[in-house]
Amino acid sequence: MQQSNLCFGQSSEIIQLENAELELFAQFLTSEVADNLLQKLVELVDWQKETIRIAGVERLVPRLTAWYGDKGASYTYSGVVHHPVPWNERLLALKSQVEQACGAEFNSALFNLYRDGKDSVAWHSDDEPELGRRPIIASLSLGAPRSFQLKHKKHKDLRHKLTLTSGSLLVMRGDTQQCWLHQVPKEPAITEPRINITFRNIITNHNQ
Ligand SMILES: O=C(O)CCC(=O)C(=O)O
Repeated sequence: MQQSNLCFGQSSEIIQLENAELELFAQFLTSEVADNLLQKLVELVDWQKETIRIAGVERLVPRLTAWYGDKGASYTYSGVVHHPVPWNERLLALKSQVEQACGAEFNSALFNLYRDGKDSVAWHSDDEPELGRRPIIASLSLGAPRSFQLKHKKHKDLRHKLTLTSGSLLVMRGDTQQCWLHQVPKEPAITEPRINITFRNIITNHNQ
């Protein structure tokens, strides 16, 4: 069941799932703004090719990544500590627009560039300790529409999927990361790029 919200002049819908809080702003940015931003970010971001060790074998991550944030907002995933690239003015303005829509503040963002449909992200949840127990994650999509799939960690029959289109903002709150996994599967027929930016709040003293 879905219900509509109007938030800061942006219309959104709540996606009702057990043990999850999902809000989708389908047209958070106009497609013109989103496409311009995609072009700029493809050129200007210092995209990294990362490797991940699976069963003792080093593999290239099937997408390019970058980690932006406030000083000190370092983030460990796949066993690697990522130190943030400082924000620029355009990204700070975008962050502030996202913060207004979400009613939350973020100090960092993970950028993913899916060069085409052969790039993907496998099942995972954003549940690293530095994000806290019930993180708010705001996920902005630019470019090629891609399928975003969710499955419940315990109730194997609970699944959901949506298409994240250019300019959409998906906000995940509450128990979503504790209870659900998500993925962006490969879609080999897609030839266009997509950028996804997940705004996050790193708790810098989470070990103390
Ligand atoms: O590309 C997306 O929509 C999801 C990205 C993602 O899952 C992540 O950055 O953790």
